[in-house]
Amino acid sequence: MTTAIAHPNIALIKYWGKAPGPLNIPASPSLSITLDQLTTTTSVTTQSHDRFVLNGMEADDPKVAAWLTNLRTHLDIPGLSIETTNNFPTGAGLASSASGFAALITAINAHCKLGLDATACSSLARQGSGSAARSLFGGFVELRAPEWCATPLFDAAHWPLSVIIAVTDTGRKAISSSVGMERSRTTSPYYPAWITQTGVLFDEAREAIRLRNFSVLTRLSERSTLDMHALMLSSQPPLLYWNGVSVALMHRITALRESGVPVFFTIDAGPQIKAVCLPEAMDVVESALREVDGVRQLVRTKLGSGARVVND
Ligand code: 2P0
Repeated sequence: MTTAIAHPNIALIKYWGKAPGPLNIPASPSLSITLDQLTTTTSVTTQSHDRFVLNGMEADDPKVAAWLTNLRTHLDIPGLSIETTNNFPTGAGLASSASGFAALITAINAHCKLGLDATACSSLARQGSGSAARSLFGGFVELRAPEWCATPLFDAAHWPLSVIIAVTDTGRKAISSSVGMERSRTTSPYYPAWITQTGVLFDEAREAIRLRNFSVLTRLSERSTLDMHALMLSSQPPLLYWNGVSVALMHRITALRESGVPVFFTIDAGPQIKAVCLPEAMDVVESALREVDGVRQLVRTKLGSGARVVND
């Protein structure tokens, strides 16, 4: 049995939309931070036919099945029993598919002695889930043309940001990211503008991170989040991933910042709010978010490392 762990990542510059073709190539670059506290643990063993167990329950995951079928067209992978566990809500906008595919390719690579490096694993993880490419690496990570495998930009020590995740709903999201992205690409009149604009934000955000300029990163990252959600809202039928508590939290974080606290929000395809702050602001941010009615859970995390094998 081989066990690997990986952490979810949160994009500060978002990916939403795919290029045409079968390889799950994003239509625009993205830039993320890998988290420490949230973990997917995946164990694989060889057996005659595939079996997939998610959080202790036998599951039928068509995305994983299709991904394995594709891998086997060019890699020697036997039947596998896969057991995977998340220490956080699955499919609720907390990037469980990112850590899931990153942990899975890392475990398969070691178990089947494929000899792939992290870059090759990142490409294969991307074919399962675009954001998973980024979870192969720790710290600040980019995913961009032309290779579309992720590259580590800076490690966590470069700028030890902190994140507080406010969970507002632990249910699975109604519309998957893949379906939502395709809907936005095919129906939103703003899609071409989104693709152009996100490339500009990406270049500026790389520089802001290099310079550790928190106020510039705040502006760029909140803009990427709100541009993406504007695109989602302008899709037909509209994609509204927020609930009322998400909106209340955005107002609270904005008010905190206006009072001088270094914090900004970022939101993915779900109702959870992630508050990114400088480490010294963590306690004051956590207390403020705890006061917002409807927050179900707060998770504090620092930046973490990439996917790795923990036993072999
Ligand atoms: C991101 N998200 O950059 C964006 C922001 C959610 C919002 O990538 O279709 O599970 O499997 O490639 O990676 C979530 O979508 O989508 C995602 P697929 P994925 O993190």
